Amino acid sequence: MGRLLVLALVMTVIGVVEGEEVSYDGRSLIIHGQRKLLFSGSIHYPRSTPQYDFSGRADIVRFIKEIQAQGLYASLRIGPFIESEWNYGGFPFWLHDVPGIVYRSDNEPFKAHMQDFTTKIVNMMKSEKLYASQGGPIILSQIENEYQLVEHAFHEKGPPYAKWAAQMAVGLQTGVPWMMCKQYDAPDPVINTCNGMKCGESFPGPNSYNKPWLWTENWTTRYQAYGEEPNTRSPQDIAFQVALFVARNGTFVNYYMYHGGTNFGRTASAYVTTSYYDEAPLDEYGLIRQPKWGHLKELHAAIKSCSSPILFGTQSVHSLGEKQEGYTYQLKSGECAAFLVNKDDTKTVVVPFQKSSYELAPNSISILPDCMNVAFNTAKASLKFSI
Ligand SMILES: *[C@@H]1O[C@H](CO)[C@@H](O)[C@H](O)[C@H]1NC(C)=O
Ligand SMILES: CC(=O)N[C@H]1CO[C@H](CO)[C@@H](O)[C@@H]1O
Repeated sequence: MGRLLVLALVMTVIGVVEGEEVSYDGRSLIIHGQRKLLFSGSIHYPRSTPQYDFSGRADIVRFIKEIQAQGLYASLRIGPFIESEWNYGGFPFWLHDVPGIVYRSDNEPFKAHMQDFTTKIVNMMKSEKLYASQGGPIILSQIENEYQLVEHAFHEKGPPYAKWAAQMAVGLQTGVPWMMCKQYDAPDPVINTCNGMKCGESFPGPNSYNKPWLWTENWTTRYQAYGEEPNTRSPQDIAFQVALFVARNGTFVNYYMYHGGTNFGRTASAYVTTSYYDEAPLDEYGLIRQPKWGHLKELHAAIKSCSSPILFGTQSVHSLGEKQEGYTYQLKSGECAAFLVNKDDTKTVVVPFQKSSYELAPNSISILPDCMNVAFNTAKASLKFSI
């Protein structure tokens, strides 16, 4: 199908209305009464990309509404640079032809495009009442992504850009908090959050006492590139880090990925395989991968049964040995939850805690929702899941 042909058809319709038409004689087509010499080029529009495409798999409004219908919350990580092993980090390729543009920097053309896109997404969400402030499921949003990793490359153009991004986002008035992952100096009121495999150990915490400890990306495995072996991360290791993060004040953990899916079409970035995070708790096809899925489900249940002390209690940290420590959260009523941590990966140890003693497997955390009985140990993946 030719685009010029389409235009001609459109013009014919207009022409009829205005009493003009496309006709011909023995010499040429005649448009608006004039003979025309035309050149035409074919374009199959489904083979090219429209500038904004929210159709089909990209229908974000439909997806967020489905999240709400399932009784879940959403954390909307807008980017617009998302990395995510997506081709060009999610940017459209035409962006690099904008005169004078420098991505992710204090650069006017880039900032204008970033603001346009972010505003568009926010307005789409607002007009469908999808923010929690409007009764919708979105409780958090993210601007930029792991910017601190590259910030130094932009020299003096980096810090003002990060600051601008935060202010621009906050200015969009969504009624829910914004966060920046891996951006230790995220300006108030934006929350700096942790990404990584070991946020239980590596996260220094939020940059202000009135910000919560949030873990925006917990890498359940690692994406695969062609020629590499699949990366596996054991459920015991994931559970250990999640339990440690919660023991150390964490109150939000997002698994990256929980379900990776497929890189359709040309969306995969260089060398990344078409199956994305197939080793996640839900595999490429959305099927449950055991024992990972089941072990995390039991971990979540154990942590949830500690909710009141974690959310309202006072935290204290006790040394239980050279590589062992206990974290407790205690309410004024006496209600108490404990996490007993053994960081020694070589041996099982017996540690005293309160009026009892506990056996801790190597590299494990025991969760005691009443500070007495062990409800879960991160190193013990239940046999029924392994089968
Ligand atoms: C948890 O938060 C409290 C209050 O902000 C702080 O005193 C404590 O040091 C934090 N715990 C850890 C392990 O950082
Ligand atoms: C190791 C790993 O999986 N890192 C991922 C962290 O999350 C970003 C997306 O925001 C991915 O691009 C990284 O590859």
